[in-house]
Amino acid sequence: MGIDEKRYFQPEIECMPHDEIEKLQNEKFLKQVRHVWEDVPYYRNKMQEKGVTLDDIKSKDDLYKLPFLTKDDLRKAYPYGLMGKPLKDCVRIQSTSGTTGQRVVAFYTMHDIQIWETMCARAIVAAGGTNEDVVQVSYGYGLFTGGPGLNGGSHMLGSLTIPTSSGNTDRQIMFIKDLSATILCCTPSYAAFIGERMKEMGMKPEDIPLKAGIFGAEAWSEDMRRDIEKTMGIKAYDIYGLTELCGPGVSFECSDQHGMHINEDYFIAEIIDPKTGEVLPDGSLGELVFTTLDKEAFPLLRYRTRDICSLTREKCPCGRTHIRMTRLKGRSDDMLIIRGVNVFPSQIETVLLNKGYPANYQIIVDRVNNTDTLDVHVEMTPEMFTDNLGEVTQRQKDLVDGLRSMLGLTAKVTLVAPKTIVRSEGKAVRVIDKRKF
Ligand code: DLL
Repeated sequence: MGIDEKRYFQPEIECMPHDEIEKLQNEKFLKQVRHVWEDVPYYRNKMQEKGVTLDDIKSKDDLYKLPFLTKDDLRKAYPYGLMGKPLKDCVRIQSTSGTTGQRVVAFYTMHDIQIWETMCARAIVAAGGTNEDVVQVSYGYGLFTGGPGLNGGSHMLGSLTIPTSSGNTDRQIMFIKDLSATILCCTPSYAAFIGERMKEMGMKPEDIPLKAGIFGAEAWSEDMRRDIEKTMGIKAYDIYGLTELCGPGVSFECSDQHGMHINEDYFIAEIIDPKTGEVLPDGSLGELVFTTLDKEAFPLLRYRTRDICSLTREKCPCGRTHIRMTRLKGRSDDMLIIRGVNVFPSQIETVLLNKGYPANYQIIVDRVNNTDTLDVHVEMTPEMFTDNLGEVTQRQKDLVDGLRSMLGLTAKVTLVAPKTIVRSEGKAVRVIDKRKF
C-alpha cells in the first residue's frame, strides 16, 4: 500500500525506513562532531578532559563516549562560548525567559532557521494542516521561540498565518471567528483560558471554525487535552521543543495522538538515568538527552534537557518512522521532594481533572517546623460553587483522599471561588516553592 503523501510535509524523510534514518544520522553525526571539535573550543576542552578526541568517534555507536552538556555549561559559556559560527554568519537570537534563573540565549544561521521552520511545518501537517488552512499563532512573539517558530512553519507550508501573539483574549476569539482560523497554536493553559472565555461569551464549539490546536511549551495532561477538545470542538496535538535546540517542533504528535515523533534527521535522542548518566534502553523512563545533527550556529552534543519521558520505536499507524517520545512526565527540576516523596505537578493535575475540576490550580510548598507542607489551591467551576460549607468540606476531603492515593502524601486542599486563580497567556506558573534549601 502506497503512502498518502498529503499527510506528511516531507514523506521521503518522515517515513524513511529505520535503517536509512540510521545511515543518514551516522553521516550527519560525524560531520556535526567534527564541526563542534573544530569550531567550539568550550566543548573540545570538555572532550579532551574526558580523554576523547575526534579519532575516537567513528560512528553514532561512539556517541556514549562524548561528555554531556548541561544547563550549567550553557550558563558558564554565556553568551558566546558555545557558538559554532562567527556572529556575522548568524541572523537571529532567541532566548528563554530565565524564570528559573538560567537564561538561555541561542543563535541561528539562515540554515538553522530553515530547518527549524521545516520541523514546525511538519508539525502543522501532522495536525492535519495544509496550505488551505488559516493558522492563528497565539504563542508569544519576540525572544520566546513559540511565536516565531510556528509562524515560520506556517509560512513554509503556505498557510495563511495570523500572528496574534498571546494576550487580548477577546480579540483572539474575534479573529478565530471573523478570519476563520482553522488551527490554533498556543500553550495548553492559554487554550483552556480561551475556551473558558468562549463559554462565558455563550459560544459553542460549532460557532468557531477551528479544527485543530497545536499546544505545547508546558506540561499538560491527557484529561486537559480532552477538556480543551470538548470545549473547542477540535483535536488537540502536543508539540515539544526547547530554545537550546531551536524551539518548538523538535517533536510533535500525529493523528494517532500517542507520543511525539522526534525529527530524527535533525536530532539523536537518548534516555539516561538522571542520577548516574547511564544510557537506558527504549521504554525506560529517564532524562531526555539530545544531540543536534544539522546545526551551524549552536550545535549541541549530548545536551541534557532535564525533561523526563520515555522513547518508543513501536510502529506508528500514521506511517511516520521517526522515534516517539511520550508526553513529558515533568522536568527533573520540576519534581518536588515533599517529606521525602517524589511528586510531579502533573500527578496532582490528573487527580483534579479526573474529579471534574478545571486545570486552574496552584501548588504551594513550604517548610513549617522542619516539616514540608503541601497546599493545593483548586478553583471550583461555577456549577460547583456554593456557600454550603458542608458541601465544600466534603469536596475538599474527597480531593485530599484522591491526592493521598496518587501521591502517598497528605495535602491540604483549599477550594477557591471560580476565576480567583490568575490565568496564563503563556506558560502557567503552577508551583510556588517557598522552602529555602
Ligand atoms: O517552550 C519551546 C516551545 C514553544 C515548545 C512552543 C512547544 C511550543 P523553552 O521556553 O526553552 O522552549 O522551554 C523548554 O519547556 O525543556 C520542557 O520542559 C517544556 N516543554 C516544551 N514543550 C513541552 C510539552 C519552549 N509539549 C521547556 N510538554 C522544555 C511539556 C514542554 N513540557
